[in-house]
Amino acid sequence: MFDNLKRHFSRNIADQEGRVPPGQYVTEKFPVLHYGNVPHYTDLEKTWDLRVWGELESPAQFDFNQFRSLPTISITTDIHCVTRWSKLDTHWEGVQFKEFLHHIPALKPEAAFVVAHCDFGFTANVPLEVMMDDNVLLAYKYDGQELSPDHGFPLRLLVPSKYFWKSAKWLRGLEFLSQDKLGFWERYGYNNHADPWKEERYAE
Ligand SMILES: Nc1nc2c(c(=O)[nH]1)N[C@H]1C(S)=C(S)[C@@H](COP(=O)(O)O)O[C@H]1N2
Ligand SMILES: [Mo]
Repeated sequence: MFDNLKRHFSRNIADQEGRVPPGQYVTEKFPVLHYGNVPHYTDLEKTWDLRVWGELESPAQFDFNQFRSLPTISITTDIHCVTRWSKLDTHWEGVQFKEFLHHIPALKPEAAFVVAHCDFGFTANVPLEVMMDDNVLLAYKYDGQELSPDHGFPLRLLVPSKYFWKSAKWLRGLEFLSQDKLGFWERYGYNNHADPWKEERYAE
């Protein structure tokens, strides 16, 4: 009871401090949202990989153990879904995208956009400049635990500065491009820029 009250008040303070973008409400839950099926893996070491290709010196790939041996960081951040829920102070651990770039072949100077490719063909596009934010992760732990299958196990992208649809679950590849290319929801009429603070929900 006291905990609930405390949370209630701290959320209101958070609102006042301007942490909740326009048109959003704060939830304590962690809703699950996606199109299509949740992949289940039996033998990650044999069946999972993460590939990078496009505007870089050469394509490359990581198997599960190679990827999991990369250095990680932990962050606390707020996330905002276009369906109007926001969740404050979420804890994530994973490989910082900026750091990840040190472990793959050099990007070509033309590289300016990234498309995240996921199991079952889902894609999400993010400008490279946005990917360079300190809080962009290739994330595999949430709240100290491995991601659940619903939330993207064994790897998801985390781009907290954009509506949450850009945070692609079940990430399997990153494509580097010189030109922007719309992803799955972006083609379905969502706003390519997806800034929750500007309420960039839908395409004009
Ligand atoms: N692979 C994949 N990732 C996805 C989606 C999807 O349909 N497929 N949906 C996006 C949308 S619309 C949202 S709001 C978030 C939801 O993440 P959550 O289920 O962990 O809350 O995942 C995003 N990542
Ligand atoms: Mo969403």
